[in-house]
Amino acid sequence: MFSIEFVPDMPLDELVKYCVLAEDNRFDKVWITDHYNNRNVYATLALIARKTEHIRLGPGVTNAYQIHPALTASSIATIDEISNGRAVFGIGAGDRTTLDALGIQMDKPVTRLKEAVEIIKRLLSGECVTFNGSSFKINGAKLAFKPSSIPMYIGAQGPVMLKTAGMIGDGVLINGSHPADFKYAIPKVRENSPKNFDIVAYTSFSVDADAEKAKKAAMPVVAFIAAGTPPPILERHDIDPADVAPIKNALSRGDFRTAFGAVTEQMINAFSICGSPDHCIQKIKELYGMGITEVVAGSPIGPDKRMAIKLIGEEIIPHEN
Ligand code: F42
Repeated sequence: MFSIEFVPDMPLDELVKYCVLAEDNRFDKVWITDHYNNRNVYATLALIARKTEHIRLGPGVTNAYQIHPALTASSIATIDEISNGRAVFGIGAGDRTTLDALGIQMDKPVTRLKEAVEIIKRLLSGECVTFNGSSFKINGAKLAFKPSSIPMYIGAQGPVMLKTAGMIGDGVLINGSHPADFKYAIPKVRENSPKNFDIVAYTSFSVDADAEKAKKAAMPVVAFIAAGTPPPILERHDIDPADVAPIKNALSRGDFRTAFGAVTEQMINAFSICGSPDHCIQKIKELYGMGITEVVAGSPIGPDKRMAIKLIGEEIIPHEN
């Protein structure tokens, strides 16, 4: 399966046009990222639901710190109703930098996520919920309407979160592009997961007929990923932290030209799937061979998003398997 991610950092009329194009090109799902500083994820999903007919859609991913799970349950159930049962749901620990900016401490992310997922599942099933957890206490809450069955995906990278995802979700969204990351993650997820559990590669993606153009478009995204990657994961990809330090420094000064210019070929290879359609097909097939069930093409998608969506639809999706 092949899906797409959009960051609602552009006017929504523009974003919705990309989603309609993705639907026309037979993408399976559209995932919308959730950060307080962008357009609101559920308002965005509502608009996409109104303008599309088949593509499945959901937050990729929301978190259990910014919004109470009961409100999250009612929000995704509303999207499910508007879209005639096309909603999918993604939730993760939350982005530490974003939560810091709001003064929210990321205490016990796994515990909080587990409790939130249980509450959301029970509310979505129509249950009247009483819950006495360490993060949430609920006294007889019930939704006044009932959605269809909504699949739950957990965003995870850490070892405990990966194992937890296998236990509590219907699928896992793993931010990763390189086989080494999935070699690490898949056995952890599989420890507790049912057989039909979805393992999704949520990757920075850039495709163009001109491979150099595709790479150039990926460099800004790769710079941010490399700067935020902890040393043990840099080691996994044989990337010297000393090569990442100038990127971090330049980004913190707002000197994007220097930061993006310091991105190496090795970083591009580790943190994105990027190049010509043939090259992307080869990389995707390798991931499917390892047990991945879905690829999500995330930012930048390509130097020209419209062209990249069409290229994926015409040249990659038909050759996925
Ligand atoms: N974050 C966003 O804010 N918005 C997005 O749109 C978004 C999209 C997205 C898509 C895919 C994806 O995989 C991640 C995405 N994220 C997004 C990031 C996501 O929100 C998380 O930040 C990211 O997945 C990193 O999470 P992680 O799996 O690395 O988990 C972190 C928090 C972690 O520390 N994990 C540890 C681990 O080993 O897994 C937890 C260790 C542990 O067990 N802790 C105990 C507990 O209860 O949490 C407490 C231990 C103690 O006693 O203190």
